[in-house]
Amino acid sequence: MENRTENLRAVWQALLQGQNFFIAGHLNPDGDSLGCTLAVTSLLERLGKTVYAYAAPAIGNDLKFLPGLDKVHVGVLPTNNTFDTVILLECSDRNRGGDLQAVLKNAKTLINIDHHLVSEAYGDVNHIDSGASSTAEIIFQLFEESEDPVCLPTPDEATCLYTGLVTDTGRFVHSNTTAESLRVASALVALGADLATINQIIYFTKSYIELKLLGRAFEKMEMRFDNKYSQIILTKRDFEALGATPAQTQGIVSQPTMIPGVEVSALIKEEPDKVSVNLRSRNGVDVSKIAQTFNGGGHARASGFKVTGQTVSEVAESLAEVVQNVVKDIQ
Ligand SMILES: [Mn+2]
Repeated sequence: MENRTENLRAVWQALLQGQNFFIAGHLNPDGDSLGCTLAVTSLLERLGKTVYAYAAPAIGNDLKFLPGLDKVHVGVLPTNNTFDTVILLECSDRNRGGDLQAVLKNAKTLINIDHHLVSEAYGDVNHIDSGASSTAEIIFQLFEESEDPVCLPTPDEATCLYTGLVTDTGRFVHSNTTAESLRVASALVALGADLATINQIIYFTKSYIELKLLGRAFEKMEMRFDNKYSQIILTKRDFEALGATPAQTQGIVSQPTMIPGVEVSALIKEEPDKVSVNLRSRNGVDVSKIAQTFNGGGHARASGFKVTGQTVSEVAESLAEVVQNVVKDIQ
């Protein structure tokens, strides 16, 4: 990115000038959003700044190991808005962080750091690098830019940033993984990122119920349209039988995309008040376009939507119709 150095220097200038900071990531915090919030909070505190770190609820169990999480106000907004500097991470618009109007209104300087393509330059200082795999990759470059070795990540900060990097790249598998992502990962490991804990908690921990639910999902997997479409329907009865909740289905929808020939994978869940659908594709199908048909959205390879007022089989059939049209001409 052309202006990277210039932008990072402008961010540094704002960080050094500020004294009383508010920092937040986006709603439904993921590893990148939360990891970066924690790493930047820790850096600012080491520089003698006052920081109010905020995260929207709820924090997933797989992120509760992140060092410094006890300092984050989860779902608790400040009562006194005297911040001179607000940092929004991973927020493609100023409302992505939640109800922060009171905080934003009084801030002298708003810093916006993001890696999403659609990000608006709504800050006083903006650094939007859509070529970066993750905000963690950008934050590491920011730490490096200071040239003061004191500002390099501590082992705990490295653990937080590595978590952002590894989750946003799907363990360095998604197409956003670049040589730079791997260079940053290597540097974070050298600085003491706790790989053993990150790998074990994020990638090798599932509850008994989650594994049973995965088993049930595999049993219910159906192949349609010349095996180009995999459909899994989990009903209220499936969840009840296992004592599971629809939130425990993380990772299930991407499993069928391992089958060669599968173009689209759908997980259709009957929730108490709605039917929710997750979509994944293996090759070229842009599943965000399928989701848009149902007023949903997301990325080309991963998207989703929710429907109210229809049964799970009605939703499954209208989805199947759309998918059939998309996959029918694929050889
Ligand atoms: Mn991200």
